[in-house]
Amino acid sequence: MTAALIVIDVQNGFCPGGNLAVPGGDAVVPGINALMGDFAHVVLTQDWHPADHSSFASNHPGRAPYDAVEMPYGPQVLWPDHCIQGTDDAAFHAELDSDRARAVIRKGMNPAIDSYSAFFENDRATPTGLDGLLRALGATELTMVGLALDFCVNFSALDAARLGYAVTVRRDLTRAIDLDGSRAAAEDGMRAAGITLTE
Ligand code: VGL
Ligand code: ZN
Repeated sequence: MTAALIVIDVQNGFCPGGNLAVPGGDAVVPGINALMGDFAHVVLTQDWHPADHSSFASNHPGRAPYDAVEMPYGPQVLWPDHCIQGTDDAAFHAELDSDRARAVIRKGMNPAIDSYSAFFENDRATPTGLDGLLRALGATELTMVGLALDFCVNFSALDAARLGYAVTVRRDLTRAIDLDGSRAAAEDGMRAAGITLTE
């Protein structure tokens, strides 16, 4: 069994002071660094949007952040502008030990489709390349940590389970946005999909 640690979106934008700050987002960094040495492979993901990204409320006249809209690929929450390519908001948290990562998977680069999952864009079909990388490395067991529990960690874990990986989410090393109960819904959905959620 080869195990990989998938570190989701531990970027300034999702930490206090960031454009889409997750409460306590920075608190996960020391524990994630400490965990890296336990895994054969460490992969980081990075939300990496162009400024004209369709998930930004600013690109939808008359809409506000956190409104829900219907996109050709399904429902989409509109977000504040965040993690724009090359900005400080998109950079990894300065204390994250990013040097230890084998690879960085960037996502959300297509202006027309958001990408919560580390594996597929929100059309659930366009791959990011992560599955091919993990298969080539022989990784079958994935531990997921990072931000945010109810969006990118949730979608990544569900796709990983669907792809046949054994998935554990270290809840203590995640934090949630929690929009209208999205944390509880995500946790229920992950458990129903056979994902192990630690206490
Ligand atoms: C995320 C909302 C928008 C996340 C990314 O990393 O959970 N959430 N973009
Ligand atoms: Zn995003």
